[in-house]
Amino acid sequence: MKTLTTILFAILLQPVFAVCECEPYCTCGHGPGGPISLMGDHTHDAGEWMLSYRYMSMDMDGMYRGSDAVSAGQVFGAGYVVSPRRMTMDMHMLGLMYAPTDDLTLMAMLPHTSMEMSHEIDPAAGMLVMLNGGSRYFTTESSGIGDLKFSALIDLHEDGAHHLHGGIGISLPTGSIGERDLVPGPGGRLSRQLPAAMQLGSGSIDLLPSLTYRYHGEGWSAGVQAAGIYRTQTNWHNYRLGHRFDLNTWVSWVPREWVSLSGGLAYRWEDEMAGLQTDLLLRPPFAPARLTVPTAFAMNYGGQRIEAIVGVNFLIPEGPLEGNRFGVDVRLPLWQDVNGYRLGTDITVTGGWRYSF
Ligand SMILES: [Cu+2]
Repeated sequence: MKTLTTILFAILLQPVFAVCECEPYCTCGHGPGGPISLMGDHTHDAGEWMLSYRYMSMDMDGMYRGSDAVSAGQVFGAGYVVSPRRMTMDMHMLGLMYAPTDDLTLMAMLPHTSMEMSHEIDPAAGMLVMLNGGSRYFTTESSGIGDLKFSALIDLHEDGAHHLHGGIGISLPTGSIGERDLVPGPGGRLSRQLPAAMQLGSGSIDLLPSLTYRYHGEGWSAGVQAAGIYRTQTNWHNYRLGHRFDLNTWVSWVPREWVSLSGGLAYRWEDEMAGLQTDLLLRPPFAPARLTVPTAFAMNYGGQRIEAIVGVNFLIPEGPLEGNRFGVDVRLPLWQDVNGYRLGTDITVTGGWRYSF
C-alpha cells in the first residue's frame, strides 16, 4: 500500500502533458481514453482503422425484489418452486472500426458469451428434488457467439475542446435463442429450453441509437453518452426483450501521456420483457398452483441501476508495441431496482486492448 501511494504521488508530481500535441493520441480519443467498457465513445479520422478486443466478466449474486435483497425462502413464498442463486457471464468481444471520411466512423462488434446460473429448489417441493436426483441445487450453462452489431458514428461538432457525435446501429440476431441444458422437471433431468436470461442473443433485429459528447481539457477529458437499444420485433420464441437505455458519464485524468485514470457513473434502465416464453415450463405439473422459476416470466425482467466506474488505461508510447492501448475498469452497483424477482447485479470487470493504424 505504501509503495502504491509512493507511485501514485510520483505520477501526481509529474508535469501534466498537453495531450493533444502528440500523435497518435489525438487521433483516437486524446490520450489513453475513457473507461474501456464504453462502446462507441470516440470516432476516427479518415482512413484510420482500429482493432479491439475486450473481455468482460459480470457477476449477479442473490435475488432482489425492487431494491431489496430477498432470500430464496421469500422467492419460494412468492409461489416459485425454484430460485436462481447466482449467475456469471464471461464475454469476449472483438471490435473493428474504420473511418471512410473524417465525419463518419463505421464500427462492427461480435461477442462470444459464456453463462452459468445456479439454482436452488424449494425444500417443500419434494417431487422436484426427487426428479433432480435428490439434490436441491442445479446449474445451467450456455455458451456461443452473440449478436453481431454494426454502427455508424457521425461527427456532429468538433472544435478541439468539444466533440459531439451521434450513432445509429443495428444488432442482428446471430446469437442463439434456442440454448438448452439439463433441467429437472417431469421425467427427471432432461434437456429443456433455457430462459431468456441464459440465451446468447435477443432473437430480434435491434436498433442502437446513441449520442456522445466529450470535452478535452489540458491533461483531462470528460464525456457523457446516451445510448439505447430498441427491439423491433418479437422473436421466434414468442418474446421480445425489453428496450434499454444507458447513460454513461466519465472523467479521465491523464497525468502522463501513457496513462489515464478514469471514474464515472453509469445508469441503465431496461423495460420488462414482452410476450410469453411459451416453450418454457411455466407451472410444475405435480404442483400446478405454483410457478416454476422467476426467469420464465416476463415481469421478472428489466429494472434500473446506477453503477460507479473506476478504470485505468495505458498507452505504450514507443518501441515495437507503440500505440497499443490496454485498459481495465470495474463497475460496482450503487443502487438497483429490479422488476419483480430478479438476480441483483454485482461486480463487472472489463479488460481490453485497442490498436489503431
Ligand atoms: Cu476506435
